[in-house]
Amino acid sequence: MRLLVTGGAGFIGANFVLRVRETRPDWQVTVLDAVTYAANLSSLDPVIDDIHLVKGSVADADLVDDLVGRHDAVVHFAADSHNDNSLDDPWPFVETNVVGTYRLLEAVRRHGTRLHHVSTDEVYGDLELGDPQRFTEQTPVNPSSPYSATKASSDLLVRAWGRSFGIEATISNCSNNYGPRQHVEKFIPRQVTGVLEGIRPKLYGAGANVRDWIHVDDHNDAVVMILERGTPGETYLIGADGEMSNREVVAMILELMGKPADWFDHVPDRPGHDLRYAIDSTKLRAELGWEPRYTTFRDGLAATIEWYRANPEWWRTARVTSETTYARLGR
Ligand code: NAD
Ligand code: TDX
Repeated sequence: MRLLVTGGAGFIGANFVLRVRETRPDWQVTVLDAVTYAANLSSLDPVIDDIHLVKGSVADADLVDDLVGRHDAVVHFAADSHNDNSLDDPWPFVETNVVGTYRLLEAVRRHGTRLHHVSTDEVYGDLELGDPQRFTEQTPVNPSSPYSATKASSDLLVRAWGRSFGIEATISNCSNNYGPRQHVEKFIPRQVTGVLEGIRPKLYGAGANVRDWIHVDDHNDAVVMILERGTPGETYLIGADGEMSNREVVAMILELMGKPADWFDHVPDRPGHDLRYAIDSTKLRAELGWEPRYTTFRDGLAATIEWYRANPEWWRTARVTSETTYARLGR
């Protein structure tokens, strides 16, 4: 298998490449990554001699066409991924998430290459707090932010290219990932690295918003399964029954890091902030037999905290930049 991984220097993509090298050592892996602020090439250090790394954009039609033509399958992680940034400057999100996905689809159509498109539960909008409902593959898209609108757009393009042109594509929509190598702009790494530097966690608004947490390795195992055994044209929701409020997550971080329970601050809320995400992953479990391995969030979180504690050189510079942006945004 010659596999092209877009966005393979980002959080989920790099963990995917590391895991695939471990579990599918016979696969030849090429990473296509624009190496934006969100990438960290050192994440790929352990495998850098075993993969091919191409620095470039998924929105570059010629480059994408050439690479797609030389691979059997593509796993498409590349995206601009942070909601707060999409509220500040939406254009890169349209360019990478919509135009970039379009370029890939056209190349895949020309070369008959298998595609797996990685997407998010945020395309479904949000659910009420305390509502027993969860998202399923039948939930209509209803995105709230520029980020989620561009991801929903990319999902719709993939579906249309499947139906109209018969490309061999699957889609997955996963809930919030946590684990090592996540950019410090995101909720959990921001709080953990902050505490390591003596800074109190910052909760948007009241902190009542709920996210459905899944360990990044569980997400990536599902992606490999869908790539190998998923049905083209189908969408699979990925989630590990990990609903928690942001307040609860901060409480656990403080407890695990030996800080008092009230050692956090409330900051102004994110505009349009989605209340709650929750995934029903019955289809993935029933059809492909997927099960999460990280079933105790507390253990996965403790291991993640230890990873950030052990790897300050991985995150220190990025944290300075991202906190400068947050200071400008007032969050
Ligand atoms: P990330 O921001 O950590 O990484 C994105 C990677 O894509 C970076 O390496 C960046 O350099 C690269 N990239 C950006 N623009 C590019 C371009 N034009 N061409 C090539 N590469 C480009 O994101 P992540 O959290 O790893 O998310 C990866 C994918 O998973 C995204 O598609 C995201 O929508 C999806 N997803 C993320 C989560 C989550 O909780 N983080 C949950 C569900 C789905
Ligand atoms: O400092 C913070 N304080 C805070 O309360 C930050 C950075 C976030 N939050 C809140 C906002 C959200 O309710 O924490 C929650 C999680 O925030 P993010 O890490 O920014 O994630 P979210 O907006 O939920 O989106 C994430 O999951 C779905 C990823 O960034 C997306 O790429 C993915 O599609």
